[in-house]
Amino acid sequence: MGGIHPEASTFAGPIDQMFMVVLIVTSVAFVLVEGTLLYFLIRYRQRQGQKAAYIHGNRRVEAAWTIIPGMMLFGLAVFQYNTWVRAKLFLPAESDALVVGVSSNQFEWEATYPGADGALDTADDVKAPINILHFPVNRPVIIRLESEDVLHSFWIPALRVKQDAIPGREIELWFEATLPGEYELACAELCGLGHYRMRGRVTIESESEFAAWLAELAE
Ligand SMILES: [Cu+2]
Repeated sequence: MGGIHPEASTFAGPIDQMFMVVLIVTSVAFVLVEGTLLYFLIRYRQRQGQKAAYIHGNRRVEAAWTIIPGMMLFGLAVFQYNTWVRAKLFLPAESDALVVGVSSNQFEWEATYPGADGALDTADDVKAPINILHFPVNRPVIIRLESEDVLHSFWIPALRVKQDAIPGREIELWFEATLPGEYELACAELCGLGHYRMRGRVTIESESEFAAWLAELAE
């Protein structure tokens, strides 16, 4: 399934599949419900000489329209569970991953990379230029996301990654890119007048290209 965004991470397949299933289920429900509404509007419209009926409700019908959608929602919840757990609950081991700090503010993204010691929050950390992010392909990346002021949302559609940044909290998210290329990072939370400027460029590249980029920054 292609869609408008390339499938550039291990999340892309399962998340697109989940999205499509939810879209189909909700579309069918929408057509059925709105169709019934339209039918009833016409069938029971006001007509000369016809009296309105006084009804107390119908327990069976009410139970049905509560239980059936409830079961459908429960089914969707079960269906998406594995994908949710994989994407959101368990982070890869930090020893296998690249850990990057991303700070957001009105209206910029700023990424901080570990220096030669491989650890973040040490003296040799390397700051990337504003709104520029590079990640290696085929290696898990853990982002430590922070906001310096208001709510922002870290969104890289090609990687199927989206996470709110909340002032006062450090939130970790992860992904593994699978397709080298240049992708867009956007803020998906209306955060002020300059919201539209929070557009970053994400470069997914080979380990050696990534290492060279980082080495050049560290100079
Ligand atoms: Cu923002």
